[in-house]
Amino acid sequence: MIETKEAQFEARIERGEKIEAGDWMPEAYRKQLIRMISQHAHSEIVGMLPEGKWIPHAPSLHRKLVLMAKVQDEAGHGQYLYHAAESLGITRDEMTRALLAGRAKYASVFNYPTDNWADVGMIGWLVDGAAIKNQTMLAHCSYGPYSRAMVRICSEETFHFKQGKEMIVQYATEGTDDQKAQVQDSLNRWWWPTLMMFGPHDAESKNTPQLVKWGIKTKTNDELRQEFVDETVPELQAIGLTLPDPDLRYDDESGHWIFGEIDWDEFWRVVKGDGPLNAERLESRQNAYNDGAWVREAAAGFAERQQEMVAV
Ligand code: FAQ
Repeated sequence: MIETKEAQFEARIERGEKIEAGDWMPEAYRKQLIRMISQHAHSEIVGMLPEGKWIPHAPSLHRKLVLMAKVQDEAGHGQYLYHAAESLGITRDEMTRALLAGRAKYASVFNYPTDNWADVGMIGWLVDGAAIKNQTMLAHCSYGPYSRAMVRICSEETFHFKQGKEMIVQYATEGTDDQKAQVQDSLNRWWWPTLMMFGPHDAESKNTPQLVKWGIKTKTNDELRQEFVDETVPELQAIGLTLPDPDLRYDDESGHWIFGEIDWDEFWRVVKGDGPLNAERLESRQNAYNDGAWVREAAAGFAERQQEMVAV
């Protein structure tokens, strides 16, 4: 019996083999990966903006160095991810244009403002913590270039997570009254947008069934969100912080923290472009694209000249 290409592909996924760039793959698999990886790359790049804003205002040289290293890491993550997506046959320019035209998304959480210095620590603890949860899963995904990028990215995100947690624990336990108030205010504003990062409930998640079938996701949005809540709530409470959720309670029977309903209207508004800073974030990326035009032209001219020299 002759197996179809699809059947061979599914069998490879079933056996846990990695699919590599030149391998045959269904068009829908390639498109799903381009969607996810490019959106992930855009998130890393747009994600530099909320924290980058605070680099000139860091309260000490030490904190400034740590923050600069973190923001530079995010740029590197964007580069790895754009490369991984390019291996699927899309160009960097096509991905950037899709972002600027509003056709490609990026993580909703980066459309919220950073209002105080403690937000830098809170983003490290919560946003990087949530990203690590999701990315540790993706490090096992079926597409080789994406899974390998995730291994490197996760180890750097772990540093981001630790620096954020260290800052918040220090301010919450040994800080001045003002620092303690900043930390609580920051948690109040970042808790819900962080939970939204995991995406809609499983029943509303149109992409999950196919992604799970292809071994791209191995856990669902709700499963990852619950793991994050279970790990994070007791740690925040242990340093005297109050979670902004009146429905939050520990359920002895299931061993899980039960939490209140996310404001899904707000989530979809932000995802569709109407969040607090969507317009500002896109304007910033558009300006960077315009400002970089001469670099792209110079690089293209250089490549053309090299080809001419080879031809001679
Ligand atoms: N924001 O069917 P699903 C980071 C969209 S990296 C915006 O459930 P899926 C590092 C979704 O795209 C953070 N849109 O989708 C850092 C889909 O629309 P589409 C980024 C969202 O793919 C830290 C629609 O809703 N990580 O933070 C969001 O199965 C600190 C229906 O949703 C990744 O991108 C959202 N939160 O699950 C940097 C990881 N959620 O595209 C700086 C890779 C959903 O069909 C500082 N991506 N949507 O038009 C994933 O794991 C998945 O794509 C999910 C969404 C989990 C994001």
